[in-house]
Amino acid sequence: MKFSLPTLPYAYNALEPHIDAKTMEIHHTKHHQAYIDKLNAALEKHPDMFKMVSSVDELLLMINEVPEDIKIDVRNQGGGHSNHSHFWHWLSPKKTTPSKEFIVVLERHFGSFDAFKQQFSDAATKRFGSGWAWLTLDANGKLEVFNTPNQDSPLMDKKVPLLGLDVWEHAYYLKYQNKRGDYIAAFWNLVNWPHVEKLFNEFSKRESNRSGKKK
Ligand code: MN3
Repeated sequence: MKFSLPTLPYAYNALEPHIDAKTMEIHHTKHHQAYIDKLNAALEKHPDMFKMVSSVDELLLMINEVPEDIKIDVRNQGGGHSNHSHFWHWLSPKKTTPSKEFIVVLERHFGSFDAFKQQFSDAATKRFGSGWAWLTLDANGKLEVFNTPNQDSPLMDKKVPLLGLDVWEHAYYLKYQNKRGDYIAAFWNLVNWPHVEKLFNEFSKRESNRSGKKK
């Protein structure tokens, strides 16, 4: 098995005016593709790793068992492949809103929906240099907001990414240049809330099945 570029769930121009078509096309066909090519090249040194995993996310979850000579590549290129594969689905051409149930979940963790958005935007703004802002879920059902450098994935710390924002300059520079804040503000028009909630519910269901089996 080799990793390959997933197709986008919408057209390159579908996120206009918030993210322009040219940025989306370069981001997907050049940047995302490059992470995949470099990840595949690294894994060729350890073909057994290809056989062990069925997804790049699985590979990141077992980062500590990855051979030392390709660990950095799996972290950076594998992280890049995973993060971008999720990122395309966290964006929606159609404006969506979180459900009442999910707003309650966000309120419980962050005080209010606006406080969550502020915290997430701050995490995206304050990431110095390249990286990502995250909303994640841990094994105890706790939601967290933080940022990571480069392509580091929360999966490497066993946290499930529910929502992520790419704040590498390649994600916004053509349209927004140095104005990362404007890009972050535009992002809130694009968040695919039904997808975020699907990820949250899948995990919660898996956890309750698991605790059910323990009994
Ligand atoms: Mn990117």
